[in-house]
Amino acid sequence: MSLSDSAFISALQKIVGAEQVITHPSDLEPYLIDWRKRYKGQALAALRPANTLEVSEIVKLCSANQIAIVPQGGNTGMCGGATPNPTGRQVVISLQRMNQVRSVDIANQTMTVEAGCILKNVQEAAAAANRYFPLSLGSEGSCTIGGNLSTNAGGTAVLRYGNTRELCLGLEVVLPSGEILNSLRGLRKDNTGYDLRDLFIGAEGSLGIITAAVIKIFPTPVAQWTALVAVPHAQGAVELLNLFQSGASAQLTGFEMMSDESLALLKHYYPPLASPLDGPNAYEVLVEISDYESEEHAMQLMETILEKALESGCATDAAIASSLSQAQKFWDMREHIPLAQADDGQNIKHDVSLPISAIPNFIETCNTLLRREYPGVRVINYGHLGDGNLHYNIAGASSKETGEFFTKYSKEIQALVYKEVEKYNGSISAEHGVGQQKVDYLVGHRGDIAVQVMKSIKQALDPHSLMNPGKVLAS
Ligand code: FAD
Ligand code: 2HG
Ligand code: ZN
Repeated sequence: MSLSDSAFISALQKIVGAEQVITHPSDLEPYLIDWRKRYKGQALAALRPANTLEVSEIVKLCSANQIAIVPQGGNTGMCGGATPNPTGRQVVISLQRMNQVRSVDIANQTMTVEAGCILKNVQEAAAAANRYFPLSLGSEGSCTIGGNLSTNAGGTAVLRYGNTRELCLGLEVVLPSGEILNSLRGLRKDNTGYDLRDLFIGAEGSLGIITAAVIKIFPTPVAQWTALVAVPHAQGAVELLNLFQSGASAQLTGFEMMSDESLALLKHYYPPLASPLDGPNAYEVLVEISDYESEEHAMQLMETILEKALESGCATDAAIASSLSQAQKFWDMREHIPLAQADDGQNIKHDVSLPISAIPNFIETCNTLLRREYPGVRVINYGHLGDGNLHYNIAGASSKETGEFFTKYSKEIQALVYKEVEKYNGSISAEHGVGQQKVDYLVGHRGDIAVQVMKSIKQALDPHSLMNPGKVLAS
C-alpha cells in the first residue's frame, strides 16, 4: 500500500535529512522551471541526496510508492528534460550535493567524479593535476558532469575529442529498481557483453540516475592559438574548415561559425563583444589550434593556413588573437550568442546535425523558404561547424514581436526546418537531446523500429516508467 503524501515526505526526510527535502514553494521554484523558461512543472519535493546510497534509498521508496522521478543536474538543459510535469506527483532528485572528485589516476589518464560536479570544477581539478579535461560548453559554470553524460553534451571541442560519450570510460548508476550498477572501471578495452555504459549516456535520465563516472583526461597542450576569420558565405566556411583539417589535422580543436545576424544580436546586447573585424560579414569563424610542441609551431601553422585561405578567397579577413585575453574575447563572443538570444526573448531553436558538405545548401534553402514565408524573420544561425552542428535558431522581426512569433509559428517553422534536415539524412538533435521538446518528432525522425527498440529497453529497465517519464519517449 502506498504512503500518504505526508508519510512519504517523512520517509524521504529520514533518508536525506529534513533540510534536503525541499517543499516550500519559493525554495522549490528553481527546480520547476528550465533555463529557457519554456517549461514549468510542479513537484511533491526536490531532494538533495549526499551520496549514492541515499539516491538508491530514495529510488526504492519512490518505486514502492509509484512516484516518478526527474533527475536534475545544473538545470541548464535546452529541451525541458530536467523539468517535472505539471501533475505535482513527481519528485526532482538534484545531484548537486554529490560534487566530489573521488580520485585522479594520472598514469591511467582518468578521473573518477561524482555526477553533481560542476563541469568547470572538473576542468579545474584536471588542471590542478596538470592534465586537461576538454569538454567545454557555454554553461560550464553551472552544468554538471552527470547532466553532460545524460545529454551526451557536445560543446566546442568535439571535432578533436568527441562528445561526452567519448570522454567516459565507466559509470555508476542507480537503476529504476534502486539497485546500484557499478561499472566504474577505467578501462579502454572491455568486450564482455553488451555495453551498458553507453545505454545510460544520452538517455536523459530516462533509464537511471548516473551518480559517478570515470572520465578521460589528457596532457595539457603547450600552446593554443585562436583566430577570428571572415568568410563570404557558408561554402567559404566549409572550404576554410577543409584547409584547417588538411593543414592542422588533430591540432584543430575548435571551429565555430557565427552568421551576420548572430553577430548583430551580440553587438546589440553585449556591445563590448562586437566583432573586431570590419563588417558586416556573411559569417565569421572562430578557429582554435592546440599544439604539443611550442607556441611558435602553433603560430606558424595558424599563419600558414590563414594565408592560404586569404589567397584562395574562402576567407576575406582574419585576426589572430595576440593575447590570452583577446582569445578569451573571441570565445566570449561565440558563447554569448545564446545569452543574447535569451535577452532578446523566445526563439525557435533547432540544434541540427548535417553532413558538413550539405550545410551551405541547407542554409540557403531554409533561409530562402523562411524569409519568403515570414518576412522580417531573423535567422540566428551559429554553431559547431566543425562537427556539422548548427544552432539554426529563428526569431521574430524584433525583440518585441519574437514572443508572439514563437507561440504562433514554432510548430510550422520546426516542421519546415526538420523536413529539410531529413532531406540530407541529418539529425533533429545534434547535442541538446530530445527531452520533452522533441518527443513528438522522434518516431518521424528515427523510425518505428528504432523507437520500438528504445521502448523495449525502457520497459526492461523501468517497467513502471518511473524514471523521467515523458522525456525522450512519449509516456
Ligand atoms: P540538466 O539540465 O539538469 O539535465 C539535463 C537532462 O539530463 C535531463 O533530462 C535530466 O533529467 C538528465 N540528468 C541530469 N543529471 C542526471 C544524472 N545525474 N543522471 C541521470 N540523468 C540526469 N549543450 C551542448 O551539448 N553543447 C553546448 O555547447 C551547450 N552550450 C550551452 C550554453 C548555454 C548558455 C546553456 C544554457 C546551455 C548549453 N548547453 C549546451 C545545454 C546544456 O548545458 C547541456 O545539455 C548540459 O549537458 C546539461 O547539463 P545539466 O547538468 O545542466 O543537466
Ligand atoms: C551553444 O553552442 C549551445 O552555444 C546553445 O549549444 C545553443 O542556445 C542555443 O541554441
Ligand atoms: Zn552548441
